[in-house]
Amino acid sequence: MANPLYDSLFGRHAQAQTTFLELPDGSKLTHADFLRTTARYAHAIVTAGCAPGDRLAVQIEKSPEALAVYAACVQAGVVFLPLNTAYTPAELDYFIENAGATLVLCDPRKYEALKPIAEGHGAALMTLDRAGTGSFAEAAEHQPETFETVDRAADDLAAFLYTSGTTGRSKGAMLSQGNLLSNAEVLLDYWRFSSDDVLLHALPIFHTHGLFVATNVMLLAGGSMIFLPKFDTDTVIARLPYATTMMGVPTFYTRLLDDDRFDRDLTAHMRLFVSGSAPLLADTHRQFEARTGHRILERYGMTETNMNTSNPYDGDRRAGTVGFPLPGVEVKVTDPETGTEVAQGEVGSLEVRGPNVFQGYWQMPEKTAAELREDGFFITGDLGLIDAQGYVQIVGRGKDLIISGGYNIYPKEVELALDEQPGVLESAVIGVPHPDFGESVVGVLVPEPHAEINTESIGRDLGEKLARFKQPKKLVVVDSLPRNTMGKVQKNVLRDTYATVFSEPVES
Ligand code: MLC
Ligand code: AMP
Repeated sequence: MANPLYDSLFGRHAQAQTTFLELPDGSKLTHADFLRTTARYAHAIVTAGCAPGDRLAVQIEKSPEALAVYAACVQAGVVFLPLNTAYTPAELDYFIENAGATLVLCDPRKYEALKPIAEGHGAALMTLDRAGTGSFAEAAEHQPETFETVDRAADDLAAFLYTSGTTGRSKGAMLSQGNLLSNAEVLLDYWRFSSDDVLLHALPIFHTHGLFVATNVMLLAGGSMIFLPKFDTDTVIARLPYATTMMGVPTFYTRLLDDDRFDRDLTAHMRLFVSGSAPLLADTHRQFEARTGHRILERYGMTETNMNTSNPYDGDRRAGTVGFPLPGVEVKVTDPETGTEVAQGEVGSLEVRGPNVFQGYWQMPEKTAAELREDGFFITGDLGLIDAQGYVQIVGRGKDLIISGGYNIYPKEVELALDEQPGVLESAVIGVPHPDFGESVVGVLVPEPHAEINTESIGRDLGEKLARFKQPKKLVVVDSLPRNTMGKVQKNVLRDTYATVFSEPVES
């Protein structure tokens, strides 16, 4: 009788009167309170028709209740599928259908738009808002405050996280209880988390970083989180004195460095700053140390694998590197063509193996086979090397991917949406340096013969189809795209041409 993930992260705190979450209004929630809500939610999930192994898709604002839905899914053995709150109904349609969701939870404001979609795919639809009200909350209100935890094994699925693909179709990465728990255990130890820690949590909770790294580690530690709805520089600076640790994407740290209040005094009490999800510029690492005296600890992970490598807690945290393979995780560098290991220090394709590596893509055996080798190594799509001291460095990406403020954008998906626009013959979408987001999206459009392209109306139309963060921050119209002798679009040429569009002063 066991449910390893529930027992380790949640169940053992059932009686704990210690703080789990500190909210922006100053209120606090204990672990015990949180788990009572969790139990009521687990009953409501079962009453709504979910059986163990079924998928529950969630697109709701960050709140303690949103976390309780996650906990309730784990307790009821239901697969948790969190979705970016920026996704449009058109994007959600695909996830709900592909995952075969039994129940969809959404914000009440999205109910009308999602109703026909959920109905069309045979899923129940209920609402839950940031304040913890909605039809799901009502259904849970009078449910018992204890729930008999459903038995699960380490290889049972706990969550699906969708990750976009180079073909433009998202793939559901299947994560087991063992994947999540093993990684949280390793990180707890490696980064020295304890019940004394207070984590400043300003990340979204629909991705690996905010949910499985930050939240799972804090749950395992039995510590508390200052739980902010989003990253806002003023709020983070105001709350930092009450935290011991913080995790963020590089944009968090560059925004803090842009503020003079962020200095040595403000951060003197902090134990640890962790960065990941996108490259932290070596320059940012150095500026951060000069300003605060802290060396950011950079780590490397991904949706399919949770965390793979980390700079050391005690040793040298090297700028421009992502540190060493975590205990139990193997990293090798291979020739992208042959798959054989390259000589030490040479650049190649990064592959990882370990208990953290996912179970495959939901109902996509051929995509799983293409990326997950039979011997258990996962081909990350990142290019890197391992230096003489064993530090892993990421030097590029083998996959056509843009990472903007920690969000992944697959150019193919945006190109497909652009190609459908009136007057557009073809398009190419590229990522170029951006001072705030690290990288940002430029759409390069070629008009059909004698056609005019109206970039404003294209922008409006994309707003209905694609989440805001995927929409090009700049659209340019050109006569033709640069191609090599094979006819392939030379994106590197385009990236060079538009390299400074976001760093140059905007023309008025
Ligand atoms: C918001 N916008 C973005 C954006 N976030 N555009 C591009 N890239 C982004 N990342 C858009 C909004 O739609 C809006 O557009 C404008 O920018 C401002 O929106 P906002 O609501 O004010 O958001 P903002 O504060 O700017 O958000 C930026 C951010 C946020 C960096 C705080 O994006 C964020 O929290 N990112 C973290 C992502 C993350 O957790 N990644 C982990 C993935 S897991 P407009 O035009 O209306 O102004 C993973 C594995 C691993 O990768 O290793 O961890
Ligand atoms: P996702 O699919 O959202 O999980 O994004 C995973 C990708 O983010 C990885 O494959 C890397 O390309 C990138 N990534 C994560 N952490 C880092 C890091 N510290 N440095 C550089 N890239 C990173």
